[in-house]
Amino acid sequence: MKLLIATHNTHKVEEFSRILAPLEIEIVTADISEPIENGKTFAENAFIKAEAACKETGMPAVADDSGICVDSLDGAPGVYSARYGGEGLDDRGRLLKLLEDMENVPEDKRQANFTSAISCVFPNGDRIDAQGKCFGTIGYEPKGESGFGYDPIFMQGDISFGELSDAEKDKRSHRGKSLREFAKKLEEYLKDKVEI
Ligand code: ITT
Repeated sequence: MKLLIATHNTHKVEEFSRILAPLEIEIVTADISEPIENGKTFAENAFIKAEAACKETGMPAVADDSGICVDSLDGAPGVYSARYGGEGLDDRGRLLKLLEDMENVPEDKRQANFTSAISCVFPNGDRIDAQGKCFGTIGYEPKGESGFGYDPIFMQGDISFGELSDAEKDKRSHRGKSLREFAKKLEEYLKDKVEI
């Protein structure tokens, strides 16, 4: 089976490919349109992206919607993580904006989590969903060159996600957790299909 990874984020493609590598399916990408992500939750947006890609290509499609939720900012940036601070900013600009917004937040109030919602939609309308979360704190300055997005300011203890190897990030991350749960559900789903 070919499974389309429905994302325009090349870092996500790399993480999907790494984490889903043990599955015996062919993972592909395609030049697909970007649907309007107007869901209120990560899960709604993941479904919007997967369903749009499945309809456009006729292939089973899997999408991730994810972001960083900061306790002291009432869960912001949340589903707006990719647009935090406005359309003009890049990854670096967004993380610097978040650091600025947290300038006066004390050490013991800097808790945050990364959340990833996965949705996979099949041409027959079947659907598989999964979620993953990981917890940490927001640092005071960017640390490390690995990963992407907010990784350099997301801390677990003294180490940022930007300082982790790929394998270590996959072990700890929201996307590692959501994709491993998805992989299990997909294997079950495909097994049932063969048995029918
Ligand atoms: P697609 O919608 O095309 O998949 P996107 O980058 O726009 O790509 P999202 O709408 O899900 O994806 O936005 C997620 C944002 O949250 C992303 O741009 C990052 O800034 C941040 N983010 C998500 N996962 C992350 C991770 O593992 N490490 C660091 N930042 C992450």
